[in-house]
Amino acid sequence: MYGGGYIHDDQKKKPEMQAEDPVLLAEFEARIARGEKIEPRDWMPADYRRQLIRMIEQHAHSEIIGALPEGTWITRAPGFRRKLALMAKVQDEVGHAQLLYSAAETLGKSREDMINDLINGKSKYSNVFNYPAKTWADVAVIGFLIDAAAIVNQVANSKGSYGPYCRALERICYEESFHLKQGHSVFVYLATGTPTQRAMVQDALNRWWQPIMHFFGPSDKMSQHTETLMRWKVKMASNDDMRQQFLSMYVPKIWEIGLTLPDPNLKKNPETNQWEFTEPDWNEFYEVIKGNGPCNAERLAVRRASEERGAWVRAALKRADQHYVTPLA
Ligand code: FAQ
Repeated sequence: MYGGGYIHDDQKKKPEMQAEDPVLLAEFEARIARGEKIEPRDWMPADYRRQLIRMIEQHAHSEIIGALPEGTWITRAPGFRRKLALMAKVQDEVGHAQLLYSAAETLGKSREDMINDLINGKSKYSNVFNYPAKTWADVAVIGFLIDAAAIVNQVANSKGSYGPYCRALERICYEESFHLKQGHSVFVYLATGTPTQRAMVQDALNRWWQPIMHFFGPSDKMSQHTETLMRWKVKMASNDDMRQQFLSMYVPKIWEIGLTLPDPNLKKNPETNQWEFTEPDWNEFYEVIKGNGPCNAERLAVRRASEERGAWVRAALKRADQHYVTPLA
């Protein structure tokens, strides 16, 4: 079945049959309904395990690939303080990937398999990181709005059902809140700066708006997994609900500062209390997540190269591990 993690004895014998065992399934669903956390050694349906691996693994890949667009700005950040803050932020994102890979490993897929699936283009990662960070203002938009979007998603899902994922999300959210402050500080600085700085942040906003709208996933009527994931409390809100929450929290902040958003139809309907907007181009979204976005090839090439460059370190560690003799007490 899966690589390294713990598989319940019942599932080792006959995973498919046991996954459909009505008694075990009913007990499992009752635990979820009571709001209990599911832990790695507990029985779980095979599909719950599969869905969690898919989602946590994609999330981990997003963090590690997500370090790349901003990472390219570390050497060009304007000033020492901005450089320090950005460097710390990028390191945090890679740390989030480590936490998430560990959470996914508890479900039985090895880290090696996950990394291989990433660099071979088999696994997905967030659409947003397949766009270039062209100017310093892109760093502001990523740090402010993409971190904000990630927080909306992760705060909700940290209340979900799978213990290791929820605990990882809680920790990640603390750090993401700091990232948001960092992004907001750069964003406001540019937006209240010279006309050139203001134009630069407006341009970045215009380019990132659609990818950010895509970030929450396809609309609920097109989403494949939402229904199952919400039933099992892996996802605690639907894609559309999270997108609405993000719009309510952040559009006013953008408008307040006098910037505009590239959607003439964006407005909150006072009767429904829902945001209305031009439907984003979903063809572009599907092309990007299939591997055909502006930077997909470049992002994976960087990951592949760093995997190859690090191979000798992993081999040396493995050898050291084999030859290590526990000292006598
Ligand atoms: N990008 O049925 P649904 C961050 C795929 S972390 C790419 O609605 P689901 C931190 C989806 O996988 C960002 N693919 O899917 C940071 C599925 O394809 P599959 C990542 C997407 O799972 C900040 C298909 O479309 N966060 O940013 C996307 O119910 C700044 C159908 O979609 C997470 O991963 C997308 N945006 O809902 C780092 C959070 N949306 O797998 C650096 C955890 C959908 O069947 C700098 N994940 N797809 O082949 C989730 O909450 C969910 O997986 C969703 C998608 C909401 C992303």
